[in-house]
Amino acid sequence: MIDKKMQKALGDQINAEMYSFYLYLSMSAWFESVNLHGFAHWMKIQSREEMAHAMKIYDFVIERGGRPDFAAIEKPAATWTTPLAAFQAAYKHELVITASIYKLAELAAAIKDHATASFLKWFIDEQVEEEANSDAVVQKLRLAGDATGALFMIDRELAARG
Ligand code: OFO
Repeated sequence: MIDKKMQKALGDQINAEMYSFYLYLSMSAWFESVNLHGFAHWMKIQSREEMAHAMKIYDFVIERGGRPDFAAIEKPAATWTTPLAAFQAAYKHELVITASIYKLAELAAAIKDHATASFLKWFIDEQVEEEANSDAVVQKLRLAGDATGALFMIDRELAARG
């Protein structure tokens, strides 16, 4: 049986991952609206990954005999000034998610919940990739600057995300 405090914290993380899903889907819709379909595709794939993260935690809580408490999912922003601003927001959001995963790991260690500590290792590793992926696009967009041709090249590249 999972500790109640841990269950509550994991429930909050399910909510945070659902918000990530919502945020990236909102970014995807915005990219579609400005005809950057490769960027939109990348964000849509990312949003699916976030839903998978939420479900991974949900399944873990259930497997441990718990029952997550669902809270309202915050409304995400709907527009960004530039593709760079959107990806900077995504990168900043990933830093927040990393911090919340670390807090979960600290709680698991503090209450000696070894099963949750072991489960969270996957998320700790995943966050390294999550941060790197959005930051890589931020760096490309910075290099592209105001060059429309470079922007379309990045769009084509992001369209290939599987
Ligand atoms: Fe679930 O890692 Fe991004 O938010």
